[in-house]
Amino acid sequence: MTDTLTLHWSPRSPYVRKVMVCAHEVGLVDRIEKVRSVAAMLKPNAALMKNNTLSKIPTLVRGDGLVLFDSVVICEYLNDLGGGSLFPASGDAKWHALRWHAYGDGFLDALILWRNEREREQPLAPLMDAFALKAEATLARLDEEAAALDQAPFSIGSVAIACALGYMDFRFADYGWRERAPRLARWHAAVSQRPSMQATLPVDG
Ligand SMILES: N[C@@H](CCC(=O)N[C@@H](CS)C(=O)NCC(=O)O)C(=O)O
Repeated sequence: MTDTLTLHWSPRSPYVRKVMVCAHEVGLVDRIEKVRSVAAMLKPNAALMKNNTLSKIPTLVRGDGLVLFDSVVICEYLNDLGGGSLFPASGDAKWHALRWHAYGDGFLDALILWRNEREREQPLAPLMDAFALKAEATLARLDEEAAALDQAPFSIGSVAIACALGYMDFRFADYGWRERAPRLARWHAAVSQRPSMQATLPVDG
């Protein structure tokens, strides 16, 4: 059977959220069977590792045994399967979408490392400063790009940036990113109204 889709899932993971946003957008959410999987850097998950030796979520297992990761690969798979338009096929629309995707994902990678460092008993000050500098510069640059984001079709790039900003709200609530990036905040407020975004708000627990 190729038609069962099992997703190693968590309501906290912003990368899983990207996948679920795409699933909603392309009308495949009911095809996905979610398996709550805890993935922590310091505690490899044996059950998850049977499917993905990297012990990372999201990981998607198809009925015929094909295992897909990481999040962008799963997103593109779902987009193809559902006949979506989240991955523009060619031209500048494609490169803008992929670049914004890389921007959103890279921002997320940095935020997750920043949070890990913050949780340590003695965070390394230069590392904390470097993360703060990158976050500030990234928000400023994305704020300059807010009008372009707004004009572009909703794509995998929009999904990644919206999920990164959602992660800021979830784990960096006191940071005040909206004051630093008011145009981006308006864009985020608009895309957050999409049912796919509303249905996938992160939840602790
Ligand atoms: N590049 C990966 C990142 C996935 C990722 O790092 N997920 C986190 C959860 S938010 C994870 O599985 N962490 C466990 C680990 O790194 O061992 C993707 O886009 O799927």
